[in-house]
Amino acid sequence: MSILIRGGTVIGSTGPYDADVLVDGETIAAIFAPGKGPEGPEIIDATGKYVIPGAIDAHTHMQMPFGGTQASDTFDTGTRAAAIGGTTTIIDFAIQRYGEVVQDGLAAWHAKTAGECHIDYGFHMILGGVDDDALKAMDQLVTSEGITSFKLFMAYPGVFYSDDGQILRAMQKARENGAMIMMHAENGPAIDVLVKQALERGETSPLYHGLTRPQELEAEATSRAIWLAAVAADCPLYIVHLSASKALDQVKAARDLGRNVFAETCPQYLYLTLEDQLGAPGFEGAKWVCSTPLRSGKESHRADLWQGLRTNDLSVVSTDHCPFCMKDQKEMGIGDFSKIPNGIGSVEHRVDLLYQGVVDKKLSLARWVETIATTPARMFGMYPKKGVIAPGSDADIVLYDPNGRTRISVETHHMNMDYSAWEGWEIDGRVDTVMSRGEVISSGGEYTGRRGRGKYVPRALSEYLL
Ligand code: DUC
Ligand code: ZN
Ligand code: ZN
Repeated sequence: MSILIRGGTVIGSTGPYDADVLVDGETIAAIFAPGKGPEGPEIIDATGKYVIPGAIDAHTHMQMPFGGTQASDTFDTGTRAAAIGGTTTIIDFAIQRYGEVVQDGLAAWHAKTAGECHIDYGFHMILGGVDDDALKAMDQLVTSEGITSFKLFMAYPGVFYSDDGQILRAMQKARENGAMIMMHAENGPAIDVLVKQALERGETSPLYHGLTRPQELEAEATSRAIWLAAVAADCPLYIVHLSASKALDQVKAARDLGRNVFAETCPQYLYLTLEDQLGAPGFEGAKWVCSTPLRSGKESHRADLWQGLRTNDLSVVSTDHCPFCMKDQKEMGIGDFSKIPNGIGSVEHRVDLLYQGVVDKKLSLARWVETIATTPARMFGMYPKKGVIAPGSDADIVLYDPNGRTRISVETHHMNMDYSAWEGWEIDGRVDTVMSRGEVISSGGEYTGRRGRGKYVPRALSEYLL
């Protein structure tokens, strides 16, 4: 079936232009000058709307077992919420824990997703135990499974933590096979000391989650990861959920040297603060316990991160969507912040939250689309199938209404969370229509997609590597 999206303004990486987009089946067939498209196809009127590629969230944790519980969105609920918010592809993290076979971890994630997802999805692989077998498995995943990125943790000793020797070995392997190493860059052993000391002093509230993870320990780990990657012959390195100015300085310095170093940030670090959210009265701050933590609003973190997005020192905005309910989940940490499961859920809101950056004149329209769709596709080997409005690409298309308005609330969101980290936020724009591989799955607030229609996307190597 053919559909002509008529009268809209396409946002490409060179900027906005008026055009009509012809969709045939699951892909984009052609782009026409306004009014020059064929007669015959079904028409979607996009007058006054932006036509953007379906957004890609390159960092989610649906139903992830973590912190003694499990992230509250399943692949069903989480991908449906993502779709409604304009995200048409996620890359979730499959997990190998210490002592487990990597391929078994991957098979478990394929089993969790089979028949569940509303939108397309790929996987990164978390390596919780780097050993000879895991290193061999990295090659197999790259060559045969479409998994070309591996996450390591410098934090969470005893859970996902890798020591520097393990990190170096994985980086050397990645340099050989072209994969990307994604790094959770926080100095976990040092954080554990600060956490123990705080609890001994009776400092138990959620605010101390942030105060025991100071930005210096993110900057130190970021710098160490960058230099370990240099020793591994400039292995491709992507710092996840970068939250703070000093860590950003490390990334900038590496990029100024021409290194294969990239970073993402997340909406929570662009807007929320240690004082206002983590420091909320009583146990409220638990809603915003995530790692890396929210940073002080008295320092320049948020302004620096917005600038980093403009200058491409930060290439991508992902959510690190890892939701937990307050009831029974976050509440596990009443009286001990270290027992609060770490994570925030925003998969439904990233497109809107970043559009607010356009309204606030912090990002251009083109950069908005780059950071939420095009660069994630190129960074993680899905381009030009995903991330661009171009002939031959999947017809993953969002019509965005700049004259619409979005009010975020637990009353109206679709994520499986009993609170919203963005309660009461108002955005000057609105996701109007969402198309995934040629099928309209959400329009005017009505969801018409279905569970199980999403397909696994095997990924190629990153485009950005030299
Ligand atoms: N950080 C979080 O906040 N949640 C999931 C894992 C992580 O690194
Ligand atoms: Zn992480
Ligand atoms: Zn994460």
